[in-house]
Amino acid sequence: MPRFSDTSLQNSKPSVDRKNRKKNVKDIKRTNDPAALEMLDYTIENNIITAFDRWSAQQPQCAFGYQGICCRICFAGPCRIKGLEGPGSMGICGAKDYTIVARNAIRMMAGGASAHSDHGRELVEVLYHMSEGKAPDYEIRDADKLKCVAKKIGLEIEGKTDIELAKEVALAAFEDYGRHTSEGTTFLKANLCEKRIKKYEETDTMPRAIDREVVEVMHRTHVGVDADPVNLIFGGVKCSLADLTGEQISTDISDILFGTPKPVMSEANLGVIEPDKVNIILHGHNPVLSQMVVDTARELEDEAKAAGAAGIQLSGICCTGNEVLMRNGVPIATSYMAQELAIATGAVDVCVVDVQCIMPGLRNVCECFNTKLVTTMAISKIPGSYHFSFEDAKAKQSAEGIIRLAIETFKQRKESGRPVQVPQFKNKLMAGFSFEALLDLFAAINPDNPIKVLTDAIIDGEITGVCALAGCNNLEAVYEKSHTDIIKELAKNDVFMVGTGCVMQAAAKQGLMNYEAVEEYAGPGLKKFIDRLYEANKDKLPDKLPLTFHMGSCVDNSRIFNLWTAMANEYGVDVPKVPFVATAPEGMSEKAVAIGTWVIASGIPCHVGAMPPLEGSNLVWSVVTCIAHDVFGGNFILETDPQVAAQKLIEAVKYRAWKLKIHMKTAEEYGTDLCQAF
Ligand code: NFS
Ligand code: SF4
Repeated sequence: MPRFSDTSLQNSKPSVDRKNRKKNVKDIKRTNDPAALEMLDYTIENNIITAFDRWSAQQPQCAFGYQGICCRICFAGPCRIKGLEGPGSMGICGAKDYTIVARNAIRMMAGGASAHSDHGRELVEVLYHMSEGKAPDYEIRDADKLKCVAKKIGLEIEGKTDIELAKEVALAAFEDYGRHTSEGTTFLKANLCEKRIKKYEETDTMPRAIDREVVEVMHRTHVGVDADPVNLIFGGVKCSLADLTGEQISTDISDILFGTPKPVMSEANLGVIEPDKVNIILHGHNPVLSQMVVDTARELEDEAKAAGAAGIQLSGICCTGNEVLMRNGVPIATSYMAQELAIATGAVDVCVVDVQCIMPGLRNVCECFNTKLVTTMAISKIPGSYHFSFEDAKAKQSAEGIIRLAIETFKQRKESGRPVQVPQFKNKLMAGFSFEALLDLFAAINPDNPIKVLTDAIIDGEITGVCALAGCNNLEAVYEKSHTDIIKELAKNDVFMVGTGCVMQAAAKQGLMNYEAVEEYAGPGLKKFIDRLYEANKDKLPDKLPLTFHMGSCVDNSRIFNLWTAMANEYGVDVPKVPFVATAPEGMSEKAVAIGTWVIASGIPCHVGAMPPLEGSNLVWSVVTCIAHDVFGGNFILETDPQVAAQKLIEAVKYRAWKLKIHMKTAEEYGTDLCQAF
């Protein structure tokens, strides 16, 4: 009986306490990625400063901040919690540890919700402008998805042209940002199962409008407003569900404008950079410009050749990289933490960035190599870089300008004869698994009810359950080692893995996103399941299926949310009963905090492998690791050791599968309805 198989895996404490988390601060080669290791030798030798050096220089990091008990909300502070009793146990205003930790945490959620949702807003604007004829370079590439989204959010689709429908979808999305009534955001409610809607209404966590929930968090955390940690955290949950609304909008509208991803082959790691070509790196998050660069690069290939290049090589970093990989097979150069190392190859001509996860440190590395750093968004500029202002009315023109700058820089690079250092590591990958693409794979086995292929595989014990891999890089862990360790361990235990963001770039770079990895790491059940899917879909797939299924950028966590909702509906239970877990082995950003929070509010246990700043309050700690489970059915598993984390995830998913199976069997045996109260 898995429930009590190992109780040590079920307590809420991390296996190593704070004071014993030792790191060798002198060894800056904190990674298991062979390409990054080679580049680190090179940057150390050539005195090129990167995040790895700066991480070391920042040690030891402030213990107050690390635990979340530093408050800078007003400038009577900064205040720190210095002890358990007396005046020093509170800020000047009397705020206790739990208030400060909770306020800081939910401000992070508001930051994350803003980033995802503003990204979504850009897409809504493009869709709206396109429908008005004011963004001529854009079109509807997936009219089926447009209709599907329109129907889902309750629009009448009969008798309307695609353009009319696009405008209505855009207006409905705009409304989710600024609605003044309180019935809940449309794009969220349309995708939730009934029981979750009820749960959010009962707990007053249903977001009313995205902008409003962000503003409310900023208000309630202002000096002298909300001091109740539980109330604060519920406010944070509401804001994180606003974040999910923004992510759903981003995914849906990206698919409508640029196409819904389908399985595609590509490659990943620094070896994809080709010194004889014009190299352009697409970095950031928003596909509105990067997709335009991809389309335009094909047209300007001859210009590049005329300049003496073998062609134009695009590659991606972070989630812009994921967007163009998923839809166009553009290879991945690297993930967040190694972005400067990609530039240090000296072979990149232009690095074009939009918003989010762009290290300001890139600029210094670019200067060492005459790489042009190009910013494109009005809210995201970096001193010393080139700025090509992006406007959707002239998107193609901007893309052409950027590519021509790259061609010019390529010529200078060749004339200078400067040597380059490109590590010869890359791995084959298969990506492109949108929710629709996954259903399509399942439909080859069960056309009437595709999702049943997955839910049955769990009930039959072929696979243990599903794990979502998500999140960033964080040098608090060894770069990419937590990702790869956890993936291998889950694979061995027959866990089916889907994922997004920088984890999936780690998987791709390190050869864990192809069939060879299935042969090497998958347990017998998982291998059988993946083989079975492949056999049924052989004719339409470019290759055998991978070990880990890449579902896209971080906003595409909405696709994962759609997956577990479909599973819950199929089982006829609420989400907390679905054998599904999630992990962010190297979480770092505010966006990751927002995602993690709506994951647990959905009813899914979520592991985080780099410690978030919560340890300063036992009360807040117990709310997010235990009480959240009682209220929402999901909880954080905060664990810095990847091996222990993998065991905790396996334990959690097995426990859920075991419970579900028993109740399903009972219902079948006695001809009763499936119990809802377990
Ligand atoms: Ni997600 Fe994607 Fe990467 Fe983290 Fe940054 S790129 S949006 S935030 S670091 S996974
Ligand atoms: Fe200090 Fe209170 Fe101001 Fe925070 S809000 S800095 S705890 S006085």
